Amino acid sequence: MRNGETIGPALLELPRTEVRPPNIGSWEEARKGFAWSVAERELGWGRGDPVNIGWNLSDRICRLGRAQKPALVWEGAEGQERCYTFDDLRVLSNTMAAWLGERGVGPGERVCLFLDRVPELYLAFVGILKLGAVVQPLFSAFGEESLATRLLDAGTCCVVTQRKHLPKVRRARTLLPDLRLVVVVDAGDAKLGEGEVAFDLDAEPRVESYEVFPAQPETPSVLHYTSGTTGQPKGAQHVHRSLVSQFLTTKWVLDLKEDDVYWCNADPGWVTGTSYGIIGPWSNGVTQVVLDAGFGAERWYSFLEKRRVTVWYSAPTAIRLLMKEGLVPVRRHDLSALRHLASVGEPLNPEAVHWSRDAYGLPFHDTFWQTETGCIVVSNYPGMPIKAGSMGKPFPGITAAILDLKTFEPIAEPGRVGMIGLVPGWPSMIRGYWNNPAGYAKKFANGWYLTGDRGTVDADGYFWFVGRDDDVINTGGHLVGPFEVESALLEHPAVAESAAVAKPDPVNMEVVKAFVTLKPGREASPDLELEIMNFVRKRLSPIAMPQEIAFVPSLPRTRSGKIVRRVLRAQEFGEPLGDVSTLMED
Ligand code: 6R9
Repeated sequence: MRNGETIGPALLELPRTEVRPPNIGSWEEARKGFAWSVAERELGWGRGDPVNIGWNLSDRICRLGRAQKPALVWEGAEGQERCYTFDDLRVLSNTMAAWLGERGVGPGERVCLFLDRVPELYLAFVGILKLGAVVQPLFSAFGEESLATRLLDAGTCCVVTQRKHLPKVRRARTLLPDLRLVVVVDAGDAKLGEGEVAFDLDAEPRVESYEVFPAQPETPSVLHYTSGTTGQPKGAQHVHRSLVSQFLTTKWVLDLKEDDVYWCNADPGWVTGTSYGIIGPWSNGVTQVVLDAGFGAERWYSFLEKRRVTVWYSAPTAIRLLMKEGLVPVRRHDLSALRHLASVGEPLNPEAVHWSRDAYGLPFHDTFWQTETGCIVVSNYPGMPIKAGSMGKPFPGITAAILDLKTFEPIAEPGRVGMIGLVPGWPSMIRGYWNNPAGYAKKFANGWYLTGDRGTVDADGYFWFVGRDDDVINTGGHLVGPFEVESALLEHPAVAESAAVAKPDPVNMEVVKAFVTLKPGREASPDLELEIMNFVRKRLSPIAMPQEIAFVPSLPRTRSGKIVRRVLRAQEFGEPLGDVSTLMED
C-alpha cells in the first residue's frame, strides 16, 4: 500500500520551478511562541487602520503601492475577459457600497449575492463589507425553494442577482416579507417590477472616496449557509476579525507571494470560494484569476496554461475527474508555471496525491477545515514532508486533538479513532449559527469545539481523516471509515470514483456497500465486482471489504463537490433522505 508513504520535499525539486523558501519557514519554528498578533501587526491593526475586511482587501493594498496591479482577471464561459486592478476594486466596491447605502441598506442587514461567478459578485462582496452590512453568498444554481429557505431564515433585505436568475428570485419573494430590494446587475432593457432596481457597474459614477463602516473585530461580516453533517442548512456567522486567520493561512499554507497568479476554482457559494477565493488572496495583495464556467479537463488545462497560474487551490472531486481523463490532456498543455497545489473539501486519497505528482510534477497538499472554522485548521505545508492520505498538522495557533467519543478527553495513544476537536478561540471561528443557538451549543463539549469528523493522529503528529460522524460504518462492532475503503477502491484501475456506506445486515448490524463509477472504457460485470471486492479485501481486511458493489453512472454530491454518503445510506436503510436542497442535479 502506498497509503502513508512519505513524499519528501526533495521530490519537489523540479528543474522548471524556481525554488524559493516557503512563507511559513518551517512548521516547527512557526509554531514556537506563535501569536495571532503576528498577522494583526502585518495588517496594521493597532496603528488605527480600519479593521473592516472590505477596506483591507482593496484600499490597504493600494496604499502598499499595488494600485495598478491586477486584482481580478476574469474569464467567462464564452471566453470574454475582464481585468480589474486593486484600484478598480477599491473604487468599484466604494461605488457598490455607496449605491446600496443610498437605497436604504444599512449596517448589520443581510445582503445576498445570488450571482454566477461574474465580476460583480467579487466587487459587491467587498462593497457590502465596506457598508458594514452582512454578506450572504448563495450558489446561483439553487432553486427557488433553497433560496427562499435561506433568505427567510436570515431575514435578508436585499438580493443582488442577474437577469437570468430573476424568475427564481421573484417566485421566492412571495414568501419573503423582509426582502425590500432586488438588484439586477445586467438588467439591460429588461422590464423590472416593484422593488427591482438595475445597477450597471460600468455606467454608475465611480465613487473615488468612501468612508468605510468602522467595523470592530467582532462586527458580523459573512453569513454562510452550510448543510453541516445533519443536512439541515445552518447560517454560519463570521466576523471581521476572521481576516486575521484567513490572511495568515493563505500566506503560510497556500504560500502566496507577491508575483503569484492564483486560482481557487471554488464558487463563493461555498466557504472556500470566499475565505480563499476572495479574502485570502486579496488581503495578501495577490492577483487572482476566475473562470466562470463549469468543469472540463480541456477547458481547465487551457485556463491554467493561458493565465500562467502558479498556485491552484482545488478539491478532490475535481482532481478525481481530472484523473479520469488521464495524462493525455495534461501533456497537451504547458503547465510549467504551476508551483504549488492544494486541495480541500473531502479527504484527498493517496492515489490522487501520487497521480498529481506524476501528472503535474507537484503533489496536491491536503488542507482540512469547515465553514465553521472559517480558515484552514489542519494541513500539509510547503516544505513539510507529505504523508499521502494524511491531512497534515494543525496550523500554528490552532490546537487540535483526537477526542474520546464518550468523554471528549484527548486520546493520547496514536492511531486510535476519535472525534477531531479544536480548542475554541481562533479569529475566524464562527460566532454562532443564525437563529439557532441550540445548534451552536451542540458544537462544544468539555471545552472543545467538535468538528463532527472522526480521525486519528499518528506518532509524528500527522492527522488522518476517517469519516464524518454519521458516515462511519459499524460492522459487527468494528468501525470502518469510508475514506479508507474508498482510497483502496480508487487504487483499482477500473474505478474512477466511489462512496462506501453502511448497509443493514441481520448478522453484523451493518456491512460495507460500495457505489462505484468506472473509468471510460470499463464495463460493469459480476466478475469485475468480485475482482474489486477481493482487491479491497487484500489491501484492507475482510471486514472492510464491500459486501456489495453497485456500479452507478454518478454519485450524489453537493454543489461544493462533496459526495453525500448520507443519502446513499438512507436509501439502504429505507429512511427519509433529509434535506437535499444542496444536492447537485445531474
Ligand atoms: C472547507 C469545507 C466541511 C467538511 C468537514 C469534512 C470535509 C473538508 C477535508 C474534509 C477530509 C479534508 N472536509 N476538508 N474531509 N479531508 N481535507 O469543506 O467546508 O463545506 O463546511 O465542509 O468537509 O467532513 O467537516 P464545509
